[in-house]
Amino acid sequence: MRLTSAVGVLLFCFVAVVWCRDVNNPDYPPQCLVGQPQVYDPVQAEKVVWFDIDLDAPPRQRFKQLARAYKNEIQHVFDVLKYFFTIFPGIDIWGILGDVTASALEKGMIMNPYRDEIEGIAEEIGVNIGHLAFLNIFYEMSRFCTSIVAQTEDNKDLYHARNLDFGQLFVWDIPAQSWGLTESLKKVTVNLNFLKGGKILFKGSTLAGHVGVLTAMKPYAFSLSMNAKVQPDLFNVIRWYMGERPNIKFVMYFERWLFENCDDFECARENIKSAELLTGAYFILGGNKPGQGSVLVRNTTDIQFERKLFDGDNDWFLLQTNYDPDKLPLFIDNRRDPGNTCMNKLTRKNVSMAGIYQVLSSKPTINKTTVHTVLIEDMVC
Ligand SMILES: *[C@@H]1O[C@H](CO)[C@@H](O)[C@H](O)[C@H]1NC(C)=O
Ligand SMILES: *[C@@H]1O[C@H](CO)[C@@H](O)[C@H](O)[C@H]1NC(C)=O
Ligand SMILES: CC(=O)N[C@H]1CO[C@H](CO)[C@@H](O)[C@@H]1O
Repeated sequence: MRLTSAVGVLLFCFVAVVWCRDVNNPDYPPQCLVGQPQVYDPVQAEKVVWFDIDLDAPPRQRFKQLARAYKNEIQHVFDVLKYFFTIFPGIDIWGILGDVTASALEKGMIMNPYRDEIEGIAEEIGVNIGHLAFLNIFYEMSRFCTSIVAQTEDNKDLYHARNLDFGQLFVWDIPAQSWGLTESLKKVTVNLNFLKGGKILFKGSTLAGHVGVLTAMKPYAFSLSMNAKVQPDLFNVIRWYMGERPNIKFVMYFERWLFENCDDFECARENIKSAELLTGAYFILGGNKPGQGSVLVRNTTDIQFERKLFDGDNDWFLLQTNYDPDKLPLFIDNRRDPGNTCMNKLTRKNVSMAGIYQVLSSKPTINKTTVHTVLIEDMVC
């Protein structure tokens, strides 16, 4: 009974996400900032805090320092979600989701070490373990983003960048609260160094409270960002909740797994092609050899499509939003065409941190709900 209502809630939420994308944004016409005064300010990037996650430490301990530092901010994300779920008067949806997810965690449906890591965070900051685990699943399915890989003219650098957009769920809300989730997620944006044997194994960015990564790079090896599909594989998530697919991989954990287990572009690419995933996603992968850049389109079981740099119609950059490359984006959410136009205006000659930031800061690529922008420079050897 409880499970059924929770599943119903999930269904509603994701129908709502899709529906919300149809809300008109007349105040957001495309406006490419390339050629205008530079907006890139590296000092802003330094404001995002770095934490070390020691993979040699026991899982329960790994995220404790970060959790302690972000206790109030994580609590605030919970408050925003809890408020959101009061849209059904008289039903304690937030409570139900917590219970149902806690029970899934107890049954071992979230794999280790992630499960122990989540438990360590919950223990540290005294939040409901079910809600914390739900947050980890919620983030899996609701990222709207733009990712770009671009090769410089001298082939010495590959730039990999992404905007993380979030909070579209809230667009119907009264203006004062509309951006509540986006604002609360800005405050939990953190950078992580994952350490092994006392050395940096890879670096990534995530949202405090999540133990997976959203955007990451292994120095001199590869970089990866993931964008969600506009329609998450809800049915698969429900099957997971029902206990049918306990070994399925959560994409944000899978991304972290790739960095822990792969040392180059090809290894990551091969693994992305075949993993069984909880939801389909777009994997934007960059390497350290000239031309190593791909967008891999995945459904839950297979690779559907791969776009490569310098392949067919593709030239020196690939830009991916939240729609299959062979299909049209929702007309109201076309960040692809303005983004491509803006990249072409930048030109290959001018690709740089500042140049790509200019593109990602242009409307409508910078969304009303953009949480953060990540810029990565991969040295090509
Ligand atoms: C490209 O860079 C050159 C030299 O820095 C600059 O003069 C030019 O305006 C740039 N072009 C664009 C489109 O930003
Ligand atoms: C995933 O895509 C592949 C290739 O297009 C297709 O054969 C397969 O049936 C799809 N799987 C699902 C679950 O839709
Ligand atoms: C860069 C930019 O235009 N950001 C805007 C995104 O939307 C929020 C909410 O409307 C604005 O406050 C930001 O200025």
